[in-house]
Amino acid sequence: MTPSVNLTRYLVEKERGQGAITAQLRLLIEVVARACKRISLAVNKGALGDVLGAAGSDNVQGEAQKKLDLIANDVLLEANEWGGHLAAMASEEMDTVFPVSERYPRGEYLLLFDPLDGSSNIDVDVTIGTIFSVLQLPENAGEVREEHFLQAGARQVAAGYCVYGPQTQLVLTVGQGVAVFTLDREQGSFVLTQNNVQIPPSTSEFSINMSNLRHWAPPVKRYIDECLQGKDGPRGRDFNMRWVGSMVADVHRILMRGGVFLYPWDQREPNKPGKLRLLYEANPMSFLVEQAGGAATNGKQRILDITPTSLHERCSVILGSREEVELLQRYHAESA
Ligand code: P6P
Repeated sequence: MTPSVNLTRYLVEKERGQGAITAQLRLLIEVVARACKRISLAVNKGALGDVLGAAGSDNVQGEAQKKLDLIANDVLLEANEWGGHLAAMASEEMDTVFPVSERYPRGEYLLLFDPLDGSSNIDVDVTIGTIFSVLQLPENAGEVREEHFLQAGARQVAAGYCVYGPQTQLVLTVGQGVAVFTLDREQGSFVLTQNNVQIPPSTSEFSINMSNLRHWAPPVKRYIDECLQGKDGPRGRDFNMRWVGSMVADVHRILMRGGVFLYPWDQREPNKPGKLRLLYEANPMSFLVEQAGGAATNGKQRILDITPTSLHERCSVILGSREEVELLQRYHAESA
């Protein structure tokens, strides 16, 4: 029987073979994976542990925090601060950047994360996940400041998520394709279950919150309307719709079977480019999607080319099967 490849062996071979990653980056990814195992255990406790419900506080986005948001955030901070692989961290749940304590050696990487994405699904037992992104600390940075995190997504050296669903799966890229690891709870390790994930270039499945229809810009309304016309309309085929309300779950489905995910700009708050956060939601997901042969745009430009201006800035997100994303880009260009 072929010995199964676990995350550690996968990373050692990436480091040894193609020199794709450094020893520090290998340690970083293993530490994040271990933290995700602990988060998965807390998530799975549900009502049996003191983990459900509101934390009684709001995050920098003004959103009510769930207890598990804060538990997941603390697990990631504690797991990552002593290893000597990081200079600092940033999180959806923290207003400012979190430099590694001077008690520990400072590493060359910056870690950004949404510790628990899809929090509104926690109390109703629907799939949620942890999203992470890795950047390099700029040369001669000196004291780590927010500006060091404001790098275009194309500069990420690694990105991934852990999805807490029927299985717990870690999905990872270090810039050489996308790999999927499934948590073997008996061994306590992530086992490689899919390598070189490829998103089908075409799809008949879109993912959007339809309740916002009246607020969308014309190109998005046009695209969705044509999907809804089905085989009698210009697309010549019927479409299906899925919306979990948890980006990790929707993006994972798209990586596994194709589809197009949209959380576009809408007129409710015209000055806000979108709901999702660029640095620790859109960028890592866009890196993964592109590495799997898909595409990711804000309607006007490639998401990974956007130069951030603030840590928690938001952006419009359209990503997934390449042909659909390119059609939406064309509709935006024609509308402009
Ligand atoms: P809505 C979760 O809060 C999240 O940030 C994403 O995970 C998800 O795709 C989106 O918001 C859901 O937003 O407006 O449909 O509740």
